[in-house]
Amino acid sequence: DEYVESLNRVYEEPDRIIDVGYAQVGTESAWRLANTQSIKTAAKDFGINLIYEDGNQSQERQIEALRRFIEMEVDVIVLSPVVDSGWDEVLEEAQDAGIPVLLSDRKVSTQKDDMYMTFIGADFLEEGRRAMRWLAGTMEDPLEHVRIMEIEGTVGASPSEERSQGFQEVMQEYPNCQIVYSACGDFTYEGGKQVVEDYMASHKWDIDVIFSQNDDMALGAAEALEAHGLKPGVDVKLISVDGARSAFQALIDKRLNCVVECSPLLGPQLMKAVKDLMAGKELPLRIITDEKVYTQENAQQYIRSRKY
Ligand code: GZL
Repeated sequence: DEYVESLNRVYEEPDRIIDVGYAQVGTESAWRLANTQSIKTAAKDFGINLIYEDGNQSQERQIEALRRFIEMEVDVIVLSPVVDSGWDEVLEEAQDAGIPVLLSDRKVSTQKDDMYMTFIGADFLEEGRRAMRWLAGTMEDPLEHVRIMEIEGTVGASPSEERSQGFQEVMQEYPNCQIVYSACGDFTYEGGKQVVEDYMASHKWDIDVIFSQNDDMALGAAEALEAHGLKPGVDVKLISVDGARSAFQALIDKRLNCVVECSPLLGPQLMKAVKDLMAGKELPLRIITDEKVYTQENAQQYIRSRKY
């Protein structure tokens, strides 16, 4: 079929430059900017021609980009899906055109399960579990009453859903830990700030811990707390995910308490997968990035080696 034909095309001209169409989520966070940079740099290093489209956090724009890539008959499509549903039709079109799709960073849920060749990204469930495990580690008594605010990322995105799920899976072991308020901050600084402002507009502050699903929203929340005379990291514990340099600095400044790493540096793994695919190699269906947890105790020793 077309897919084998496209592979043969590469076999016939093995040194032909591979064309990759890449539909990125947007520019919403420090993580995203580092992720884009990693992928663009890796494409250059691997001698791959990357056609980059910024989805501006819109699924419609990403689908339009994928259709342009199909028109252009690129060799491979890489998609970082802003949300995990609604992709069946366009992925079917890519498959009918014989163009393999690789998922980067986030995953999709589709009716059929052979719609993409591999998903390279973090284990968001484990990131959520690590956030709650850190909080549990600070509790003198497992029966302690802890009131938690959750600031969620983009509604319907796999990191948002799964970080929440992982956090609550561990939280069940602590009967008096409770998420008393959860709202969407869309993975942006302003979004995180707005969630805290909205809560304060209708409640007297009674939250012990904020679990923010990324650094940008956590830092926005920290600014809102300070605007109301509360010390983030002291009066209210802040747990975040990603591990951007700004979050490390906030750990050192004691404005954050825990940062669960989610690496954006997927570029090299992604471009190697593209090369392997075009060389006819089998790809593992799942490639997981390895990650750590950072706190006020270890931030200082790591901040210099951080690449984003
Ligand atoms: C995670 C990625 C998330 C980051 C956010 O892989 O999809 O999107 O955690 C980013 O910072 O906006």
